[in-house]
Order: sequence, then structure tokens, then C-alpha cells
Amino acid sequence: MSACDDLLHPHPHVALLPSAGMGHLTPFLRLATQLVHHHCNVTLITTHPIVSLSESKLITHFLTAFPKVNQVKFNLLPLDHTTVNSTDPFFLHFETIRRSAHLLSPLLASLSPPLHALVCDVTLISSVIPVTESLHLPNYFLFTSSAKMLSFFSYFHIYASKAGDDNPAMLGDVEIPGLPSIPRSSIPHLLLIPNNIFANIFKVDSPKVTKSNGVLINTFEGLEALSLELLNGGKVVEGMPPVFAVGPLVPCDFEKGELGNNQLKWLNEQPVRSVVYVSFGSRTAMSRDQIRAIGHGLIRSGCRFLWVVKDKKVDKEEEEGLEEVVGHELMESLKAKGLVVKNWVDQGETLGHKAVGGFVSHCGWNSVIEAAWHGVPILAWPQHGDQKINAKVVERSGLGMWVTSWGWGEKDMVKGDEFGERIREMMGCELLRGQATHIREEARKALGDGGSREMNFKRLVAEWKLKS
Ligand code: UPG
Repeated sequence: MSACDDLLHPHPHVALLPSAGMGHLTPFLRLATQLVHHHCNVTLITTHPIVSLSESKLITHFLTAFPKVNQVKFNLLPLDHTTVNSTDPFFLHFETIRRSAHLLSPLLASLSPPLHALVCDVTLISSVIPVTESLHLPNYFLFTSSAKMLSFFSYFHIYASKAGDDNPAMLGDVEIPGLPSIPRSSIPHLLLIPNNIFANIFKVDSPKVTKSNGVLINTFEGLEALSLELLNGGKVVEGMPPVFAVGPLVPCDFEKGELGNNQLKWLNEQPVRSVVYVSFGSRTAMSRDQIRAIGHGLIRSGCRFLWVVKDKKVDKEEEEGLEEVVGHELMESLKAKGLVVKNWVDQGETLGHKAVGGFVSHCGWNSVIEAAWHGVPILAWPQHGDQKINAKVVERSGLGMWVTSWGWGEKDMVKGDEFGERIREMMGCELLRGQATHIREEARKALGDGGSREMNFKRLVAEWKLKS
């Protein structure tokens, strides 16, 4: 655009509406930093109440670092828990926002200067689109998982209709045109249970994807070229809006400050690429038996390790200390080769540390992207949700290995000996290391001049300017 165009079409004003959980908030705030960088005026809509302490802290850090970003508080209506089939605090929060969505209308209409677009979370689309339609406001959504998962999500209503809506037991493997088949065993298992909240959101939202003006997604060509091509070519579903690969959305400075001195000091003392980092994201709580099997497995692996233990889904509910959860005797043995913590760590900084040479991950998509960004090989251990579909992306791209016989972490137990053996295998695999380094280069390319992320942000901003 020329200087004259810039005068005619001033900086776009974009509102962002994340849903719940660090896995959703983090990519939204990283997206916000990029929009600021591309001279957009940004309004961040924060929903209240907020589920976890880490979310509250991250929002505060972000707003302190970006004082020009306008924060609008969106107070949610109370949810009648007798009307929903779930106890998961994050899914309940998705539903609370969805049922409060009509209250967004006056809030969005009152913003000044007027908005050019709203980018909402993928978990909110069918309740937010009617609001933006009534305001004649372009609606985009941020898909916080992989392009493979977006293909599955967009295609889901077609797939489900084949079995009859109320009979998920009849569903087989998923055959999305052009993509390798997704085995039934990789489908998020909640989708196979009728009438739970997650399945209901999926069912209602999947056909609404085509009603959106565009999808922003945290991935890049070098990682998921085929899925992106098929999505944008309208091969997955007809009428698919443009999919903008704005990834990798990588850790930003405002997120720093949580890497304890103790942890940094310990990492600094370890040899290059000798440490395996073990963490399962922000919302995976493990059974005591599995936690202890992991501990034994880490000792068995013979490797150095940094292990983040989580006992509860929501951080506010963590009550017991590390020693109580892991067991006193095991904790003593673990100290010989590793560091075990039970608090929030700065994962971006950890994965970027030269001592870290491997990552045991549940394959939450942000973790995958962060590992790709730093070229750290992954041993995939999906726990729930989209994570098996993401694990396949990790395996196919060469970024990591996946032991499919481990099943779903949330349901199936993995023995310590087996866990330790596979860690040893990953840490010793030169091939994986080389492939992960290649993906890292691809990720860096996407951010460079003419790279896919930069091109897509420019396209988006130009599109929004024309809507003024
Ligand atoms: N993180 C930290 N420190 C911790 C724990 C987590 O910095 O101690 C960060 C991590 O770096 C990442 C985010 O928190 O940026 C966690 O996101 P992710 O790796 O995607 O895992 P989840 O928290 O499990 O994310 C949820 C879903 C996951 C999905 C993701 C995006 O569980 O399956 O892919 O949301 O939709």
C-alpha cells in the first residue's frame, strides 16, 4: 500500500476474544504482539471470572508490556451447572462465554474507533458469529491447534452425519479428502461420548467454519504444507474461508520472568543437549501411580532431566507439596540426575536453553510449536483431545517420535521401564536431532522477509484496511 492509501485507510482496529486456558490465551497474546507490530490498534477482551492464576498473571504481564492495548472486561453470566454435562473447568468456561455471547453486541458496538474485525477463539464461533453478523463486523477465528486438526474440525460434521448424529459408536476412521486417514483411535475420545459438552461444541461449531471471514492458525508451511494447501484449496470442505498461517507464534518477552533462579542455575550447569525436559502443558493432571512411574522411568533412562509435575487441572487447586505427590524416597533418588518442580516454568526459555536436548510432551499444540521453534526433538505422549492428531504431525514431519501403543495418557498407564527406554532412544537419536534442526530452520524462514508468517500478516492487515 502507498502512503496515500495509508491516509485513506488508517491502522485497523481489531478486537481479540480468547476463551479459557493458557493453551488458548498464550497464542492470542502472541498474536496481539504481532498485530501491534503490524501497526494495528488492538482491543483485548478479557472474560471474567478467569479460570486459572497463570491466565490472570499472563494478562497482567501483557498489558503492562503493551500499555497501548485497550483492555475491555467482559463479565460473564453465571452458568447453570445442571444444564451441562461436564466437570472440566475449562470446558465449562467455554460454555459460559458462549451463553454470554449476546452481551458482546453493545460492547463491540461501543468501541472507538469502530472495529475492522473481531478475532475470536475457535471454541466460540457459533455463538459469536450471529453477534458479528448483526453488527456487520467481519469475523475471524484463531485456531489454536494444528492445520491437521483444523481439517478434522471443519470436516467433522460431514463425518459425524455419516453415522447418524446420536450414534458416535458407529464412527470409523476419518477419511478427509487428500489427507492420510485419521484412525478412529486418534479421535479426541470425548467426541465418541454422546452429549458431553466438548462433543456438543464440536458438533454445532464445525458447520459454522464456512460462515467466518477467515481463519488464523498457529502453524507454518514448513511443518504442515499439505494440510494448509488442502484447506486453502477448498478440498477439505467446500466454501472454506482463507486460512492464514500466522505461525510460528513464538514466546515473547512479556512472558519471561517465571524461570526460577534455581532452575536456570541448574540448567546452566548441565552439558549441552544432555537434559530431557518433561512437561504436559497447563491443564493435564496425572494420577499418583503414573507420576511415580514417570519418576522411576526417568531414573531408568540414565539421562539428566527437568520434570514439571502437575497434580491438578487448575493451578489454583494445587494443594499438596512436591514431596507428597512424588513420594519422599523417590524424590531423594531423583535428585541425583535431575530437577523436579511443581510450579509454572518458563517453557519458552527452557526449550531454548542449550542444555535441553529432548522434550517429552503431550503435544499440546503450543508446546509442539515451541519445540519446533527451538529445534528440540519430541517424544510424543498424547493425553487427551487434539493431541494424537498433533502427535501424528510431529511424527510425520520428523520433529519427533510417537509410541502409539501408549494410547491416551489420560486413560492408559505407561510403565516406568518402558518410559525410560524410550527416553533413552529419543535422546540418542542423531536422525531425530537433524530433522528437528531442519524444522527449526523452516520455522525461522517463516518469520524472515518474504516468509509465510510475514506475508500472511501483511495480507490480513491489507484486507482489514480495505474493510474500513
Ligand atoms: N507452559 C509454560 N510453563 C508451564 C506449563 C506450560 O510456559 O509450566 C506454557 C507452554 O509453553 C505453552 C502453554 O503453556 O505455551 C501450554 O499450551 P499447550 O502446550 O498447547 O498445552 P495445553 O495447556 O494442554 O493446551 C490446551 C490443550 C491442547 C491444545 C492447546 C491449544 O490441552 O491439547 O493443543 O490447548 O488448543
